[in-house]
Amino acid sequence: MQPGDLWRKPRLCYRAGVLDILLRGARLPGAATLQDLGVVNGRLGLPEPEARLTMDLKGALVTPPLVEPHIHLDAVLTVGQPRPNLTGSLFEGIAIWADRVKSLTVEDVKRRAEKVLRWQLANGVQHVRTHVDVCDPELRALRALVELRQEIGDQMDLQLVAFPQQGIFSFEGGSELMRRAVGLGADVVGGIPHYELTRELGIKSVEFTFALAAEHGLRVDIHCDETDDDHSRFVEVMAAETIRLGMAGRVTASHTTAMHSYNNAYAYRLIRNLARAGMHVVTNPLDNSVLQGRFDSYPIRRGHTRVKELMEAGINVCIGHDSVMDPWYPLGYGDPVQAAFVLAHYGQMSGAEELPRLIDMITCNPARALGLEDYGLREGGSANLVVFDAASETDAIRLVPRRRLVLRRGRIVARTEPARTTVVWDGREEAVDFQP
Ligand code: 17E
Ligand code: FE2
Repeated sequence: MQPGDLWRKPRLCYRAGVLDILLRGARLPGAATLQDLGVVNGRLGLPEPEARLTMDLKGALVTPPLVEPHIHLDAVLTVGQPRPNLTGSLFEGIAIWADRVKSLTVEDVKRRAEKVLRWQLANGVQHVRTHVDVCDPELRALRALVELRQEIGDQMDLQLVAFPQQGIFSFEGGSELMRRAVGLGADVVGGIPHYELTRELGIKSVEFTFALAAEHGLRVDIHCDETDDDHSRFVEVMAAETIRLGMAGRVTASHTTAMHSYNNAYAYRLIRNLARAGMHVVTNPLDNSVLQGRFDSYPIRRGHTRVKELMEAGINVCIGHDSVMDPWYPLGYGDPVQAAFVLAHYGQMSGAEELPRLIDMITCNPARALGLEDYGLREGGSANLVVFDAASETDAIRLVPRRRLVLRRGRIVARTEPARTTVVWDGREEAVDFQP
């Protein structure tokens, strides 16, 4: 499923008649020439001469909706509460969050999460998978997000992961909370094996997560090996469970930063097993560029998963945002393109063929990991799309521009007035468009 596939060959019109919207001069991902797109009854059809609204995109990049495969909406906008993260480490972040959880209310979580969902929609994101901490005996965060999922209706799609931030077997009652979370309506089962008290409990936690997911027909998405410790090797257990239970395509390993520190012989074997298992991987360049390597003296490791090697082995790799202004990461406004921009640098993906792939990693790749149906720019498919204020995928990464237009089921759900910048040069004011 490539974003532009079905537009390359013109076919019969999906439905004759007056279009609701005609977008002229769109540049679809990977396409050499510009195309016109028609929208009728909330669906994409081929262009007709007549439309209620015609917009000339003048070669602007048009993609399917951005897909956010990994965020923690329960924690967004809590940076500094109840105290700032002074070491910048993952572990201090987890301790601060445990204190903040004590004062959570359903209203507090809903208000913050909804605010960031609006930011995400403005950035073109229409599908979100959020991890939700389920270690609170009252499950306030999960109850809040279950309510919010219901309230936002069809405006955006929200998947909830039952995420045990403090571990499943590291405190009394953890496994029971996971079961209750599934009963309350979690869509996906999570885990955090590298945070369990022992290696044995880590393995047991992965097995528990898979068993719970298999029992209820749910997907799996585990925070796995998010550490610089090269002895943290739980992704291999995930691969083994995926193969044993026949769950190919339904399992995601998130973070997997320890892979950076594995020896090459071990990484080689592991990556082949992940490919064999049909697992997805989510890398989170924003958080992990600041969280990892905090215990190193120089040289400081990047502490990042092996994106290029995973992709070369045919594994579906996606980019997640992870945090927006929380105990782990104080920056961000929910824009996946910012995360892609950071990965271009931090993952050394600046090659001419690598840059466009970063757009796949925030669109069609996570759409696969989330199991989305009716995704992509297809004739007859839902008219869900994003217009960038940029002419190509590379320019979308270079400029991290605002999204000019976001359509959902053929309706305009976000737009940005084009910015106009001028400089005064030799005493004369002139426009600057940052184009060579
Ligand atoms: N929790 C965790 O374990 N790791 C993270 N990167 C975040 C929350 C953001
Ligand atoms: Fe995370």
